[in-house]
Amino acid sequence: MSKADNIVRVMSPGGSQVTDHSVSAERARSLYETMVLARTFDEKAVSLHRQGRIGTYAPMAGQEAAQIGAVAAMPDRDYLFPTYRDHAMFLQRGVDLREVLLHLSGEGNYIDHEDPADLTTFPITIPIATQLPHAVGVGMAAKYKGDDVASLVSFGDGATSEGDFHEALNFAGVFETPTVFFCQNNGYAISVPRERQTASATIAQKAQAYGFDGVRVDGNDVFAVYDVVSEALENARNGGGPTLVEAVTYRKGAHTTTDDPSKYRDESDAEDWRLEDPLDRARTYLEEEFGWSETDEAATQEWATETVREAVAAAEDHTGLDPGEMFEHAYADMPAHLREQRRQLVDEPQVDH
Ligand SMILES: Cc1ncc(C[n+]2csc(CCOP(=O)(O)OP(=O)(O)O)c2C)c(N)n1
Ligand SMILES: [Mg+2]
Repeated sequence: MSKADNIVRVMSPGGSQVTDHSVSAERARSLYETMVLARTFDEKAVSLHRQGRIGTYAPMAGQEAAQIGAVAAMPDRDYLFPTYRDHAMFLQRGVDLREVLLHLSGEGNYIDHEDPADLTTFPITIPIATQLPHAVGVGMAAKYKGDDVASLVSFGDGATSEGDFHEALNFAGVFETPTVFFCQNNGYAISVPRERQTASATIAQKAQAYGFDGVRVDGNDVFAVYDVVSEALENARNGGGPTLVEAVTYRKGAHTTTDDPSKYRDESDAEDWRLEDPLDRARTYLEEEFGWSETDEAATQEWATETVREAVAAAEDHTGLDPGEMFEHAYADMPAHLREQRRQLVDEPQVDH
């Protein structure tokens, strides 16, 4: 049996451990706290979109363990290539929440403050799978230079149907690049279920065709994801070449704030363990192993709510955008209806319309 046929777990879905695990109390708490922050942020972002305060948002609720476990395994010097759904990856990476929100409201992003020479957290990509060849290229460059780094690229199950996925894995296999391909298999690519995406039994097994290991991990088990990704990154840095990690998880919410999943999916189709909340599982583990109390829980929830509230206030205090600018650069002679709109918005905004 190859590694790709098993699923790696630390926590059993119903609670308690299935494998020996040596995570420290400090790390376990910190991973859980970031998961709570991510969930709180996610819920707030959905409501900010509903109120017209940010643009379209791709919720990640249900995928916190996969995203946070993977990034927690990365030293700062390793390169991260995230996607449009990876907000929790940014939080674990230490990117300021205010910056994440500014980006979502169309006002630049953290990259604006980065010296390109220090850039290790790349901007999100929206075109599916285009970031995979980039991650391989950066890994190849690092290998040529003899740098002790690896790159981790995140993508979804749908991305595995793109040419870029196959080209990237092929190159990585041939040139043994220090790349971890981190697939969050959340069951759907918008409305397309995993079964319609590929006839392979697993996504992890695809690695075999390119000459390297694929590993399937329970993506709702933050400790298992952390272990699997740590090992894959270490192997990559030590000259062992790439690994494909399939983190099996479930998107609890909609594809984006402009989607209605009730039109195409029935949650009873997913295996029960995939529907189990990754936060509940981590909290149960903390309670069983480290005496996590109701007071700890209440304090964490309060801290997360307050941190998100402050970040929203800080982002909305930012006055970088001039609303008048949206009327510029399109017409040499502005049509009458736009002149009227500009008058209402820019010239006489106090008038009641
Ligand atoms: C090249 C390209 N084709 C199509 C799209 C439209 N699109 C946006 S998200 C998405 C589904 C991607 O699914 P998956 O890779 O499973 O990631 P998930 O959204 O589930 O996280 C598609 C087809 C796109 N962004 N880029
Ligand atoms: Mg998907």
